[in-house]
Amino acid sequence: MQSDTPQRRAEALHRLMPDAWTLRHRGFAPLDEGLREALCAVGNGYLVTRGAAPEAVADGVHYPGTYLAGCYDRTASQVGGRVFTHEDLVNCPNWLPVTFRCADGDWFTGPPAEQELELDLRRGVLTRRALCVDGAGRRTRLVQRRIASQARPHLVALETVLTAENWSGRLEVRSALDGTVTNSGVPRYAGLTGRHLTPLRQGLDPDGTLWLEVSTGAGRRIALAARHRVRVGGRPAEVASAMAAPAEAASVEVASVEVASVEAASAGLTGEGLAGEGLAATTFAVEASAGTAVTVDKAVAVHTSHDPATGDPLDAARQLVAEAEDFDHLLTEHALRWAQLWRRCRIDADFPGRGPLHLDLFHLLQTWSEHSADLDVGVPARGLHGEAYRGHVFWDELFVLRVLDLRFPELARAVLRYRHRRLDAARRAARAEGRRGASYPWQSGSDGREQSAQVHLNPLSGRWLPDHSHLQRHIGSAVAYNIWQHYQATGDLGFLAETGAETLLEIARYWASAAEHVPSRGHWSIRGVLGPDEYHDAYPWADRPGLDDNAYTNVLASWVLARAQDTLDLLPDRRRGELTERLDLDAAELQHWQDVGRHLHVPFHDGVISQFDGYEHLAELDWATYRRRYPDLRRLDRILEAEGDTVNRYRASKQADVLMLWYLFSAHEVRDLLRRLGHPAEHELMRRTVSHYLHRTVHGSTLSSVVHAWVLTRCDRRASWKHFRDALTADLRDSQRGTTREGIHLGAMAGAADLLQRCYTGLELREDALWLDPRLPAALSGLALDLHYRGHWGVRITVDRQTATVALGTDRPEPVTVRFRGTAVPVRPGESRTFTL
Ligand code: IFM
Repeated sequence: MQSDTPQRRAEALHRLMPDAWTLRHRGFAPLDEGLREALCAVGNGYLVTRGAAPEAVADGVHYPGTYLAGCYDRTASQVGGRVFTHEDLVNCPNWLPVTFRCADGDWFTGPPAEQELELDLRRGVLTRRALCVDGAGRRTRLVQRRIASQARPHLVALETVLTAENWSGRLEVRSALDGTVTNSGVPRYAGLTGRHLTPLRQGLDPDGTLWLEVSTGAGRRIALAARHRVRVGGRPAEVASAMAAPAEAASVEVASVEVASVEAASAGLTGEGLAGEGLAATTFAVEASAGTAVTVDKAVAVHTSHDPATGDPLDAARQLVAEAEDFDHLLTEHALRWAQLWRRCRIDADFPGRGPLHLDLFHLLQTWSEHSADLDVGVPARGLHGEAYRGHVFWDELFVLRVLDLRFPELARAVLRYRHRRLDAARRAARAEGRRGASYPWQSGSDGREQSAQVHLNPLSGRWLPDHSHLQRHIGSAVAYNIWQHYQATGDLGFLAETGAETLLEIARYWASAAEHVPSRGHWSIRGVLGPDEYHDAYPWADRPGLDDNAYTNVLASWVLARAQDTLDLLPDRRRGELTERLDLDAAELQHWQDVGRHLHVPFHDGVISQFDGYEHLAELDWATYRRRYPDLRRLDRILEAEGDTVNRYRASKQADVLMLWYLFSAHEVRDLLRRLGHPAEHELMRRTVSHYLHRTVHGSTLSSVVHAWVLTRCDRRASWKHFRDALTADLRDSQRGTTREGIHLGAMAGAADLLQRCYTGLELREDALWLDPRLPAALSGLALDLHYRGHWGVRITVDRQTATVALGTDRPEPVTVRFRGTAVPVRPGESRTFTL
């Protein structure tokens, strides 16, 4: 999508999203294929399948990929003579393959002569309409619809309708389950091990069920079972019967099913005579006649040996697929679930970006759903849509949970439980650092061990460089923040007492033990860390990685230490007693936490908060020259490294760092936090600090736009709106140039929706109240939200330029306290209160 002028942007958006619920791609554009595949992925929280063409194999243009939540495999790779071990989110067997040929023509391998892809966001269906013309000029219309069922998460389905246009004769359709796929979706990782699947067995049952079983290196068995139903001219055709009565327009010969059971990966779906393991295929033949539709309805069940309540995965897959009704039936129940999901996610906003808003929420709901909740998995930063960052979990749930807390609190809890289950791993990591408490890994996968890369490739210089991003210890504070916010949104003391408090206390303990006392300066320091701005990973003059007193890290640590005491105060006496006993936490240690929390160092320079201690010694980049030389500075770190320089020397940031403070907290709260740390923080501090960093930030992460949109609401609503639009359409426009094809940016997608939900309504959840302070940008005339708050399923918030209204359903007896401009007003069940702005 071009982004030159607002007019062009609007036209491009309209082409892609002709209405608020449809994403449409016309024609075939090899360079955009990967992007389209990511945007057109269908999923249900258990798995996601990219929108690749069913006849395609990974060939540099197409990249079929299916990813199962939490299905990681650990392998070793050699880079520059050193061996590194990593976990990858495994590219699981491809269930899509379907192709055809006319008479004795060639198998169709694409691209079609004409094509249109349409993603129906309301119902979660991807439809492909195409015209295929073979070497002999035979024209065949193709319509394919696919879903990943939100009703039955282990079921996916692809319906293919073929209509001969100008020919009649034998039509063969081949369908397969391909377990020979590898992880090869990210060119930068080409030097790393990509093979994770070992074929175990495959076959075709007498009832026509085609099946395949593979195993990951970690021993997880993955089984797929497919059933096919063929209809000619709308009439069911008996597979395996030798000859059916000719239909009106088509004489039907449904062939005996021929099993081309095993073919090598390189042959894809259409190779002849090649044998290998891991690819099960079956071929149907019918007599087609011009104008008569031949339908192949393929349903596939996917199970693994790690699924809850599942014995043998192949048995489970066979059983499930045997029960699978026709595509239309599966679609009906699937669409019903989507309708329910959309009701829970309602954000009514009258602005031209409703399409992208729905697209963003759609991908969130496909990545994280009730079907993920019991799997003990984390929220992968790039969705289940590709292999970027190897499918790892970062701090991005900080942005995702703000939506889940207020829409699907039970799904938010599942994210927090994933962290709690890995508390022991975090404790181990803290001990390995020589500290106490819990140190959460910057990148996490299956078991909570650190998964950050130790080296990364700069494609501009071709050099592999050391990667110090694991020093982003601030992720622990994000986990603590999420626990606290979840409590504020739900009032769920049970959850806080059972799991949340223990995690939060251990994170607080970590900060207290990580801080070093500096008697000469009378404060405490946290050294050797990275802030959210990943560009700076060391002082240019130092020989060790890490920076001291990253302001964001320290203020958050101070906040966590304060919330630890609040959390203890909230707990029922007996539970507080149990926890303090179990954690061996006494009054002296708690006092120490308070001391540290009040004296962590926050550096300042030139009247603004410094990103870290010593920031003022960095040089100013010659921005004008660099902007002239490079139209896109988002990967300034790579540009400078390729020039033999380092971004560490400059006051240049990849993404919001200090400004994160005003993203997570209201101006009032930031003021209190800074005052608690001994800094008189007047109102202008925010304005100055925002201006300082805004001009030195290149937004090399999509998260940056979310944060800037938020922060700028308080001082420049026009600019805020621009950043909001950037965040909202980041993947649609592939704003990070070529990265969306490797996976969506889930944090930005959720964060953009949350800007409408909380930022422009000024909605805050704190001190047991719902605070409102709307700040609508000019482009937005109003907003209406249905929220889940503190056990109330129906809290409706409506905001326009003059008023803000809160209306409460009747499903709970307790009132909700609404705070508006200094007054606290109880809204009772069934009541509606309007506040004049
Ligand atoms: O977590 C982010 C980080 O803040 C910026 N780089 C990408 C990560 C994954 O989205």
